[in-house]
Amino acid sequence: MSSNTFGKLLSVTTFGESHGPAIGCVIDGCPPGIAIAPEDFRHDLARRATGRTRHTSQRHEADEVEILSGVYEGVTTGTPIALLIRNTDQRSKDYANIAAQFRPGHADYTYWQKYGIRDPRGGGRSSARETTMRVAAGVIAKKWLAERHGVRIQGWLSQIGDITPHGSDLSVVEDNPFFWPDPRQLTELELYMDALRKSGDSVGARVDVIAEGLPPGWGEPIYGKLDGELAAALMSINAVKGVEIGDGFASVAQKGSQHRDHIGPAGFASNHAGGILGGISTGQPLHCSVAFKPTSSLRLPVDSLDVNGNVVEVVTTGRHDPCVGIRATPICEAMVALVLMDQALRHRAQCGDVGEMAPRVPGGNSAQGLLSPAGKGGTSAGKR
Ligand code: EPS
Repeated sequence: MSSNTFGKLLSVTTFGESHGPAIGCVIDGCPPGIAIAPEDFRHDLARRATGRTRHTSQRHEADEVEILSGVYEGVTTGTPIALLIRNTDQRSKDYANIAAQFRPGHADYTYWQKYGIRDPRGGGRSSARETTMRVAAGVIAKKWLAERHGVRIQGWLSQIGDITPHGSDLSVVEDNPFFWPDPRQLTELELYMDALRKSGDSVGARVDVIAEGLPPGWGEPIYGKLDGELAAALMSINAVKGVEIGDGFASVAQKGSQHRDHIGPAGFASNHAGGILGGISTGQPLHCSVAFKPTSSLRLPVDSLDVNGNVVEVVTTGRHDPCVGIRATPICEAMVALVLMDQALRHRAQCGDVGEMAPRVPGGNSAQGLLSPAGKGGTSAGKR
C-alpha cells in the first residue's frame, strides 16, 4: 500500500493497523536540537484518545509513545525519528460477523475493490486509530513552530449535527470534552450525544483550526500552495469530506469588493482570505475549517453486499464513536502543524536570505509584519 508518507523537507510516514501489534511513524528531516521526551506526547494523545468520556469509543489504550530513534539524551539529532505505540485493547471478535461484508459508507468496499484483500479487524489501516501517529508527529511540529517562530495552533469543534456554538471563547475549549467554545451549551451537547448514542445512530461534525504568529511568506506557488497542502493533509484524515480556508465556500456568494482584505499601514483590515494569498501566508491568522462525516459503523441494520455479491443485513457491533469529529480537534491541529513546519523549512531552504537581498521598506515591520520581507526582519522565518 503506497502513499503512506507526506511532506517534503519534513516527511512523516505512518504504519500499522488498528488491531495489529503496534502503530508507529517515522519523521524524517526534523532539525536537530529539539528537546523531546515520551511525556511530551501525553497531553495531545490524551486529547485525541478513545475512552476518556462516554461520548467516544470505549476502547482503552494507554497510547504511550516509545521513541526508537532520532533522539539522543532527550534532544533530536537530525536523524529519522521513529515513534511506536503498542496496541493493547483490540477486540477483534467484534468484527467476525462483518469480516466478509461491506459496511455502507465505509472504506471496506473500496479497499476490497483496490487490493482484493483487507484486514477487517477494527477497519485495519482505515481505522481512526491511524490518526494517533499524526498527533504524535504533530507534537514535535507544534513544539518547533512555537519555539522557533512563536506559532500557536488551536482547534475547536465548531458544529455537531445542526448545533453551532453561540459564543466563541477559545479559552474554555480545553475545559470540556467537546472542545466547545461556549460552556453554556455543554448540557445541551451532553443530552444530544446521550440520545444519539442510545438511538444507535451517528452524526457529523465540523472542526476549525487557527494558527497565529506565522510570518508572511510560507507556501510555494503553484503546486505547493500552502492552502493546497493544508487541504490535502486535512482531507487525508479518515472521515473528512470537506476543507475550507478562510471564507471557503461562502466566498461563492460574495462580491470582490466584500471579499478582498483591505491593506493599510496597520496591516489587513479583515481576513476573508484565511491568512493565505496566492498559496503563500500573509502573516495573518491562518484559518481552516474541516467537515467530518458521520461514523459509518452503526448497530442499526442496513442492507448491503458481502464479498460474494450476496445481499446481507449488516449490523456493526463494538465500540464505535457516535461522532468521530469530537476527537478530531487535535488531529486537525497536528496536520496543520506538520504542513506549516514542512513549509517553513522549505521557505528557509529557498528564501532564507531574501530579506538580505531585498531593499528595506521604510516604515515596514507593521503589527501584521505587512511590509517586512519574509526571509528577514520583522519575522523569524530566517531562523532555525
Ligand atoms: C474505529 C473503531 C473503534 C475505535 C477506533 C476507531 O475501534 P475498535 O472497534 O477496534 O475498538 O476505538 O479508534 C481508536 C482505536 C483510536 O485510537 O482512535 C474505527 O472504525 O475507525
